Amino acid sequence: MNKLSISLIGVPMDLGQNRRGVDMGPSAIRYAGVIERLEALGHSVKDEGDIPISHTRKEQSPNTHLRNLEDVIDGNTKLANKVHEVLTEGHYPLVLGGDHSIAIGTLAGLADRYQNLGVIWYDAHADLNTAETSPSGNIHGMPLAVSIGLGHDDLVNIRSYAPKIKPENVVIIGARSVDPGERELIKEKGIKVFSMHEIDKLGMTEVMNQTIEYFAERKVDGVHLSLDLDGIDPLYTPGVGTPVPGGISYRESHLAMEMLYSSNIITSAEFVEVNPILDEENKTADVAVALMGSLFGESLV
Ligand code: NNH
Ligand code: MN
Ligand code: MN
Ligand code: MN
Repeated sequence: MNKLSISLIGVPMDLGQNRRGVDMGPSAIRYAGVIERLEALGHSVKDEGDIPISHTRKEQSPNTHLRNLEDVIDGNTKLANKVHEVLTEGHYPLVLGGDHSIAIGTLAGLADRYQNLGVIWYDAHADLNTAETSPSGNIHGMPLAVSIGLGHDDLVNIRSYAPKIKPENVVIIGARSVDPGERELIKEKGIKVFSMHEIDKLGMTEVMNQTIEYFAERKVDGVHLSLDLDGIDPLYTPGVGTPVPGGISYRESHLAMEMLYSSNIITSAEFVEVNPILDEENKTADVAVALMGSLFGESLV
């Protein structure tokens, strides 16, 4: 594949959920050697630094069931503008989280540059909650809903347009913890899901072939990979806030990334939910960087 000009954007966001430490994810991933790993593959990497996240500490939107709403909007607006800027300069955005609420900003920055963007949501969860269906009030459980236009107006309208993506352009891979309201939405919107059941039954090769084929049929003009490290089994990635057993294996995940590399369809990516405080010796950041290696062209022989 061609050598890329990658812009690395850190987002030390921990306000989309209630466990501290995930704001240190970007540092942990840099420490695990992301820049060296990608440069060794011939890509050029520019570290854009971290998006400043404000913690105003005052009670925010008390009647909304949306934890830290104002600060999450603020951080995501800054991220969206940064993603848009690096795209305009012709760079490949690689976003490091931070909790998954940052996908709201990433997609807001991406989607006005694409007419028909596809999204792979690699996650144990569907992240399709709204304030009405959320069991937690945590915005990291809502970014996919927000991006298809459902949720609080100020989240949905970051960069002043909505929706960011079409539900039929989304493929969820690895789901195994889906809330009742999310199930309804998946049915109602016809969102494509390869849950752990399908991964077990079909195997990862077939899941990825079908995913790649699905985007070709949809005639997408780009595909964003939003990879939540909790999609992988907590055996391999224990440093996440909401681990769910029975996840995608280490090798299945590499295979998925290798197939995405070969398909040449991915045009931006983000790796989220790495929490070094909950981790064992930076294991989860190491897996994130290893998977980036496969996604960006490492081969086994
Ligand atoms: N579905 C739950 C919620 O809305 C958990 C979401 N947690 C995640 N999502 N880590 O990827 O709160
Ligand atoms: Mn530049
Ligand atoms: Mn998620
Ligand atoms: Mn998750």
